[in-house]
Parts: sequence; structure tokens; C-alpha cells
Amino acid sequence: MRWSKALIPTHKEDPADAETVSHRLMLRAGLIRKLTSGVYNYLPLGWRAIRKVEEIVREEMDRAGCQEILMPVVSPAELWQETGRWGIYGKELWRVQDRNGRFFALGPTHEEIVTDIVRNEVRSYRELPFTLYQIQTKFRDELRPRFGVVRAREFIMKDAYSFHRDDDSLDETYRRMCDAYTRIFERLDLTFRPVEAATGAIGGSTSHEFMVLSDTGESEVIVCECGYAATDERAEGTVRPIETGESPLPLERIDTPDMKTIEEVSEFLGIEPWRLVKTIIYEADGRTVAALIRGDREVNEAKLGMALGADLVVPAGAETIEKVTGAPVGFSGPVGLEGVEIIADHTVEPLVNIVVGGNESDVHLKNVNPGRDFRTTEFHDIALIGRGDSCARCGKELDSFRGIEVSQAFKLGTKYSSCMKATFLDEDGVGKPFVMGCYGLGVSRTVAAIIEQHHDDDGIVWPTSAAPFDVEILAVNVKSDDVRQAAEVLYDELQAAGVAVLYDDRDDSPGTKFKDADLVGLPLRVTVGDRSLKRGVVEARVRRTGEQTDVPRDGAAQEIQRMLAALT
Ligand code: 9G3
Repeated sequence: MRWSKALIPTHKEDPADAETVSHRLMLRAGLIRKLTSGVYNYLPLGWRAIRKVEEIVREEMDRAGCQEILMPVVSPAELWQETGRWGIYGKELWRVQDRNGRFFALGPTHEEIVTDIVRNEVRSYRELPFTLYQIQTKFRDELRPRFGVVRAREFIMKDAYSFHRDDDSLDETYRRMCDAYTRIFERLDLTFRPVEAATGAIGGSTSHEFMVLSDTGESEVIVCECGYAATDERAEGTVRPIETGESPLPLERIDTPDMKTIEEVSEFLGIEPWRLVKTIIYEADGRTVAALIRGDREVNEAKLGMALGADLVVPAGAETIEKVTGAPVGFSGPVGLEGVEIIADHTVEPLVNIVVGGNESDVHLKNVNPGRDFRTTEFHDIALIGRGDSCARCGKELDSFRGIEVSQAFKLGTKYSSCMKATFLDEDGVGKPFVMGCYGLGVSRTVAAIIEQHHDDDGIVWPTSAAPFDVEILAVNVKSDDVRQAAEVLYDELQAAGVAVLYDDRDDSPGTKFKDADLVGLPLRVTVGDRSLKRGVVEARVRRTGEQTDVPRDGAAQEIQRMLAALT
């Protein structure tokens, strides 16, 4: 492709609203342009990178024995009502109406749709197992789209679904899909880790996420030197209990004018944050629940859901909090709290003389003692486990790193096939629900993750596997006939050999062109200039290492192909 004819709108400056390096570089290098919040155009370089990633995903999915299909983006609300998810998911499920006023979903994922195909087309255990996959645009109306295409409202995902007669067969495919993911991320030169993940509302028993290490990743991964790795939502560990041995003191009411946060109250009272126990009101599948946790910890909503046996747990709104506690947000407490279940993290149980909200505006209670001053339904492990806690496996201190979740695998079991009556006949002619697995990979998010891990101060440093082009030819001064002629010959010869070439034939200053070359970051740059031509050479430069070599002009196309092969 000739740069002078290409749409590659590069920018010298960092865009103001880009918080991560991949978002900044994808905008500056002209890969994407925002249409509206969370919705992006992929311009030529961005789209070529997407297609390179898709090709690798396709190869590995096909190698793993999956069959590619394409399902519709829109699906009728009735399907989602069969599984109850039309009601469970809120505004994140992007709902549209057709001309007759009927409701549809823009697909955030396709469990219902693929199960509908299979329940209509597959009858016998002899047809099992099989795995279908698609690479398609997904829609999730995120409350806070951010980080460019990493958390977008419209994005490209490979989603695969496997169908089995029993769990053993599912386990085998699950392993094979995780191996395929490992191959994909290794081929994309990504540093990643598979971690145990929470299954959440999707249901099913086991789930793994593949995390690409990145300081700006939204996921917190808890790891131990014993090899344990899990997302913070899923991580098990033990929080050291705090026992001070002090004896219970009489309960005291204290005025805490307009002091709502842990910091404000603990500072005002001169106490440690752990002594201030938070009371957080949740809606759990329609039930109102008060969760108590030490002031120095956070509630793990996935664990809270599991402890309550609830599918979806969301913090209650201000009006519910007022109704339930009789006080505005920030003054909730367990003492005298009627009409709601109270569940507490088990690290609250041994505490003595704690501070809690007084269920009255601007009031807290001091020297409160669990058991004496308030009742709890029960104590559970509902704390988010983090760095410094002890490993549930080996007891050693846990560490953590941030990552971008680029793919996930779920063992769904019969959750979808049962409620959609998708069954097959076994040897004895008995109808059984399919056992299912599903496996996602964020394609557009993976392109951003590659840039997160492959960049330097001058711009993107593409691994050859995902680079929009293999090589850039940079003609320093296109006004010189020598330069233009030599560059054109090289361009033709490389293209004829099947090399993907971006030829910067713009009539622009050398400075601009060199800066743009580093920004766009193709693996190999070949500079054609008068000075080097006088020496009968062109200059090849490897973007990753900066290593520069003079390549004789004659036979340059072959030598450049050899250098490319060495980079791959
Ligand atoms: C929804 C909405 C958002 C969602 C889901 C459903 C996430 C939902 C989980 C999955 C599980 C797997 C197949 C590919 C791999 C991931 N966000 N999930 O089910 F209605 Cl609005 O998507 N699906």
C-alpha cells in the first residue's frame, strides 16, 4: 500500500482522554477513531491488525477441531426469556425494537442462540461432541466504556460453544480449548497467564480466564509462588483475623457530622480503619441483604452471591438504603436493623468494641460488640482476597498483578440446555440435556493488549504475527529520481514475493516520515535515500532492537525477506 494514497491519520500529540498507552497509540497511529462513546471505527492499519489476529484465532480453532459458523447479531427477546436472562441482565443488554415493536437483543454473547440451533438440529449422542465458533461483533451497553477498544460497547469476539453427552467429554474439549488459547497467545508474542475465575451469572462450575499482564489492566490477579493463580473475584485465601484481647465496653452513641467514609470517621475517632465495620446494603435476586465487613477490606460480590445462593448481587440504591436503615448512605449499621438479612464476613466475628453506622444521619455507634449488640444470620468468607493475605493452598503470602482479561473458558454444564429443553437421545433412547462449554476471546481487545505489551517511547513495536504490514519502505526524498526509482523497484519485487509492504512515498520532511515509521511500528523499515544509494545500499532497521544494517541494493528484496523470516 502507498502511504500517499492510504488513510493513516497519524497524530504527534497524545489525545487528552486516552488513559492507557494502547488507547493513546491506537489513536495517534491512526488505527481507530471513536464514532461515539465505546464505539470505534477501525481504519486500515487497525483493521489489518484485527484480521491478522483473527487469522491466527481461526487457524487454532480449526486445528482444535471447531467448526466456524456465523450467528445473527440480533436475537428475539423470547429466546432470552426462556433462560430468564432477559430479566436478569439490566441496561447492559442492548435491546432494540423492530418495525412491529417487537423486542430484540443485540448479542452480548450467544449461548441462547447456539443452543436454539442445536436443539433443532441435533438428535443423537452419536453426533456428539462438537464445537461451533464464530468471530463476530458483540454489543454490551457498558455503563462506563473506557480504555478505547478494551472496554467498548461494540467489540469483536470469537465465541465458541461445545456440546457433549457428559462431563468427561466436556473436560477433554475444555482442556483442548485452553491449549488452543495458549498457542494463540504464544503466537501473538503475549505474556499471559491462565487463572481460575468466578463463574458469576453465566453459571456453570469451572471457569478460567487468560490474563495478559498489563499495569493498566482492569483485572486484579492474585498469585502465589506455589502456582495458584485466580482473579480477585474468585481467589480463595485467608485474611488474618484481628484479635486484640480487649474486653467489651459499654455501647456509646457519637455525633459524626457529615462523616461518611472510612477515612473520615476513623480519622475523626482516631481509630484504625479495621475497627470501623462497614454495612453495605445489597439487592440479591430481589432480596435486600446487609453485608458487614471490616473497614480495611472490600466485599467480594461473587462470593457474597455464592454465600447467599443468589445469581446476581448488586449494591442497593440510595432510596433502598434510606428505606431499610432510616438513614442516608454512609450511616448504615447492624444495630437495630430490622427486616433485612445480615451476613458478615468471618473476620468480623472475633472483633471487640467496633464502630458502626448508627442508622441515623450524622451518627455512629462506638464499642459495638457482635452477638451482644446485633444479630447476624451467619458469618461467611465474603472478603475480596488481595496481596498480603495467605494462600488457601500453601499458606504463603499472596502477591498480585494487574492484567487484561483477553479470553475465558466456562464449563456450563446443562444450565442452558435444560431450561431450553435441548436434549439428545442416549444409547437407550433416553432424552438427556446436552452438557455444554463456552469459550470466548476478545479479538479487538487482544490487539490493544498486544500494544500494551509491545511499545516504546516512539510508538508501537508490532510482533510480526499481528503487524498490519510486514515491512515499510521509506523513501527519504521522493523528489530524487534515483530514490523514487530504487524504492519502486523494491516495492514491486517485495510485493511480487508476497510480502505485505507499506511504502511511504509521501512528499513530506524526513523527520515526519521517520517519526511516523516509529509510531506505526512495523517490524522492519527499509530506508531508501540518496546518500545510501551512492554507497549502493539501502538501510534496513529492525523496529524492536533498532539494529540497522546496510543491504546491497541489488538483491535487496531477497535479503529483506531473509531478515523478515529471522524476525518471525
Ligand atoms: C449478557 C450481557 C453481558 C454479559 C453476558 C450476558 C458476560 C454474559 C458472560 C459470557 C460468558 C461466555 C460465550 C463466550 C465466552 C464468554 N457479559 N457474559 O453471559 F446478557 Cl448484557 O459472555 N459467553
